[in-house]
Amino acid sequence: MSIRHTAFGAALCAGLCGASPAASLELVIDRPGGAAAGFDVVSSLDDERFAFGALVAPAGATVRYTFLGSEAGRANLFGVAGDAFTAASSPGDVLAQTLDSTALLQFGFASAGDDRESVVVNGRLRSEFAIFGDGAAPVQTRYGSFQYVLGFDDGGPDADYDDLVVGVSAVPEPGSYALMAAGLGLCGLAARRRRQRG
Ligand SMILES: [Ca+2]
Ligand SMILES: [Ca+2]
Repeated sequence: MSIRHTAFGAALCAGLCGASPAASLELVIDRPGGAAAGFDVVSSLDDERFAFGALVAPAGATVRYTFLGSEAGRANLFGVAGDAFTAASSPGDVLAQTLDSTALLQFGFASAGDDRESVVVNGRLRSEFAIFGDGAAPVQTRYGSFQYVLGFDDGGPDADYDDLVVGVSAVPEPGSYALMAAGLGLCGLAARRRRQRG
């Protein structure tokens, strides 16, 4: 392998090995949110800024939704793919959805209380759930890291967007696995060559 090829391999290797394994979800911002105050369910996000908007998935992506917890007196739920998280769900519970074409993620939050009922759906204007994350750096929580974290507010007195909290990430498409495997193979080859030279 020539020096030029080795340099190309190293550059490709660095790019692939450093790449996030996730297919990327796109955040379409409707309007700025604010800083979360009293975000007890994921305390590391307390004081972090969030946006209002919608999430779009690329064609063929499988999207994983992870229940992170809830702090609410109302019977709230998060519905996706004919299934739901409720206050009875356990942190770490997962629901998944695969989209055939590039589309808005098909999820919604609902709340039922004595005095108020509400439904919010991804993609509806004036959405009322907080979206943490900028699509670049993963959002870290004690239950793992996610591309985005969603926080629903049910209109109760605390207005702190932690009435039902869900982590969202897209998992790699089959093509991404092949690319990653190729990248890892190249990295192994480059490391072996470095060892042989050294
Ligand atoms: Ca709270
Ligand atoms: Ca709350």
